Amino acid sequence: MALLKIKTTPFDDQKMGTAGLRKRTKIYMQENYLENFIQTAFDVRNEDTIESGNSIKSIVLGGDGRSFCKEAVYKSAKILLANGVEKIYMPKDGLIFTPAHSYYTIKLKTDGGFIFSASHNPGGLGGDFGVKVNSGLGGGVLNHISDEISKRTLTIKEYLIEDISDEELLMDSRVEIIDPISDYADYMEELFDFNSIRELIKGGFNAIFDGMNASSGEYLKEIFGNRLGFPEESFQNCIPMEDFGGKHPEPNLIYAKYLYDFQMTEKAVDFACAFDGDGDRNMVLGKGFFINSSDALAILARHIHLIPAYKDGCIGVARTMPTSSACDFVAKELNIESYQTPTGWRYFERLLDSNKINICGEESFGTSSNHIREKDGVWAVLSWLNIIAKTGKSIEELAKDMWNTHGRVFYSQYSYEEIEKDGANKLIDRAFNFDGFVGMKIDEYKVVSHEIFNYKDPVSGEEAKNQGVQFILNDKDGKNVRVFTRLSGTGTVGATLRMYVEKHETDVNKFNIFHTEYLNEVFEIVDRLLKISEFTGRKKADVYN
Ligand code: G16
Repeated sequence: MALLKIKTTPFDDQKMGTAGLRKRTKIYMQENYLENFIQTAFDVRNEDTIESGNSIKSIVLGGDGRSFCKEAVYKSAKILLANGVEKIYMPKDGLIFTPAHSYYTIKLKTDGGFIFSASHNPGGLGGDFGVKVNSGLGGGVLNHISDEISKRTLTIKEYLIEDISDEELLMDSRVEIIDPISDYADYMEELFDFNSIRELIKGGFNAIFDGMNASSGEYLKEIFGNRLGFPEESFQNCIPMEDFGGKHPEPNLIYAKYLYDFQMTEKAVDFACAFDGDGDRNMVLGKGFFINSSDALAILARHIHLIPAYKDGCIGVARTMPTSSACDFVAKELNIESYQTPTGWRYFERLLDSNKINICGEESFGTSSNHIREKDGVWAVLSWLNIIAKTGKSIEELAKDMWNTHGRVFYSQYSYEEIEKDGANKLIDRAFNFDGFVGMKIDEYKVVSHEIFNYKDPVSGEEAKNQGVQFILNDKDGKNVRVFTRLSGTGTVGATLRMYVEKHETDVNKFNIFHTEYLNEVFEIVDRLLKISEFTGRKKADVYN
């Protein structure tokens, strides 16, 4: 078998972001672009593994099925084999959703893997592609590894690849073909009480599962259809497509607005949900009711003891700093710790590994538990269904129970997408460094604190500095408004500015106001505080959740 050493030259734009390296698909398709990145990531991870007395022997490969995914899986397999990897686990069509990737990594005790996905970014040849680099623990690699990978992409000179056809690759004894859908469905059956959900369905409970034409479609049909018994009409957009049928596979109030709108009609079902490109994010909707993922996290933590695999309850919860503080109230109620991490799922991993928490989540429609080391849309939906089946309460009733106990944390995440980098950088630079914020008055609001968020992992000690800026403002009634801002690390064009605001409300008469309406005045104040329109040239955000 010929092993080729291919000379290459570095690309200067392979700096990893929030979750791997995301670029336009056509950039990834350039000669040697993917190859350089895979070789570099392998080298860095392998050297790190050798330092701890081993080397990388087994790898899980697969992705969300977007354009270039299968090609990338096969090409990467050949590179990894040429570099001495002894076992590659991959699906034949290259299609695996992110939660199943993490599951295999842990179950088969592999040394990690690569996920070929740009997650919620649009796909197709005109869209985005991405590679997530995962460790043997089942989630994204730590910062010092991704920083080193980014650095080393600038000096790569050659990569190794086996000169074999795709057919030969599939027959190679070092390659094992996996069947993620049925294995993953089996795992879910171990965690949840499927019988109680079956009873719920028998009682007439109806639902919509929307795969947004991405990787979760077949899992949804298998788990919720074949195994649980939801009828065929419950499934929409469940055929995975390379370009997601033109959809932006980001389940939120903008890109899945059609689902939200449907749930506001008389035809609404009891429960509707949608999933992103690689199946790790989820949005759930009740009949005429939207719930943000910060509240979703808090409610799941509050009731998780009703699910067989978590019968001892929530032992600790974690949220990212931009996520609302709703789960902090629940943590107090349960007398457990609530941790705040930077954006990026990998920050939850050490907390999960060390049993400080078993439930975690974030504002960008991601929730999960210690069953894997990624967020998991199917797990979240099964958790909801299991809790609904056990309590006999709807999403809305569960939410209102929580609000009536703790007050409602009105929250919104809003984003200005693909804005000029220059303006975005100036805005962020001012937000971090201007020292005249505290004491500033805007109408009846007063800034009382301005802080840069630096993080130290309580387990590994690893530090992550400058992860965003937080402002606390006092309004006319003396209530606090929390504002957090940062630049996204998952966009591929220009810059995406993220703003997050929250205000805690205890007046039950206000609980039914739509969150963006409730926060409207605050949005305006924040715009003036951070000079958003001035720096971005935009009057309004592109996405409000
Ligand atoms: C990744 C991270 C999440 C983060 C999201 C958006 O998710 O794992 O923690 O919230 O990106 O990040 P940003 O605000 O930097 O764009 P995914 O689903 O895109 O892999």
